[in-house]
Amino acid sequence: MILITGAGGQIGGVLTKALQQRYGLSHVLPTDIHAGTFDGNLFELLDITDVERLRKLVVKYSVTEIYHLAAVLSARGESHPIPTWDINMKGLLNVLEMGREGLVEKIFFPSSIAVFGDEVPLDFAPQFGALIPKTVYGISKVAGESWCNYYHLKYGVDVRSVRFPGIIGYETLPGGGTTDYAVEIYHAAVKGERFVCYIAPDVKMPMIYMKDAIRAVIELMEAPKERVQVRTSYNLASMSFAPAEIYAAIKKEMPGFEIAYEPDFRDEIARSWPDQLDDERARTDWMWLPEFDLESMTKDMILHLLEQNAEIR
Ligand code: AKB
Repeated sequence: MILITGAGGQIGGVLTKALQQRYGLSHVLPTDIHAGTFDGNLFELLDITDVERLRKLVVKYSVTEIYHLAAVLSARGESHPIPTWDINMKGLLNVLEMGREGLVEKIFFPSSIAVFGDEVPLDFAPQFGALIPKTVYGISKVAGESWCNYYHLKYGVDVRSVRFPGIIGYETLPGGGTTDYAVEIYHAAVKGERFVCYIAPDVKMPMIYMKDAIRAVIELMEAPKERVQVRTSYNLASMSFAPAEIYAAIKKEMPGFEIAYEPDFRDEIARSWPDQLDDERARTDWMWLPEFDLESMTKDMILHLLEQNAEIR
């Protein structure tokens, strides 16, 4: 059985479906702190800071793999630093303990481009380099990566991780992140609304289409153990753009679309993150290769969001 924490979140919702399709409805257990609706009958409420409840579920369902997605993201984390640290760190350590206790065989931990900050070339962030983040979320991801590496070296836990760029998809909405604008902009465009962007027009960030992000997780988790050589977290790259570029790509499809810029504190966070990442190690170790670029993603996003809106009407 595969257990997913944070299954109600932006990645969780899509990953749950993808894993259900791949391994069968009866082999995937979505969990979340809030009740949710998922295909099949399986779902359990789980506050990831509660290790007893986690252990109970792991034993009850004979869980062999955990995809640990529950976390507080970068923008929201800034207004609640200590709870963010507690949830992000305690949650991960509880999951890693399931590996140390020999209850589960494999763990997935999503890290983030938020690990980068000062003293690293932001135009092309290396796989290995200084990790001096500017957000609580980033600090928790840097520490989390080191904990993953520690549990692997010390206890042999098979924990695997990627540093996600901003993820863009039509299926679910993000919440509390700095890269969320790149999803919200498509929703505004298909509704015919003017979009007010909280990031300045020229601030680039690495991004990835949800379809590629999900495939990356599955490919990494299915890779033979000996190919997974980086046990902190792999840089994962796909596309990279600034708000002015995504706006231009959408306007090509929807010529009437309008944008205005009102940068807020999230613009500062975005400026502390890299423009692009060097993901050579992911490409050589487990053959990572993204498929979507800004143009093909934009066409696919608009197509699906228009379909969804037509279904709602
Ligand atoms: C965020 O913006 O906080 C996340 C991330 C890049 O980890 N999407």
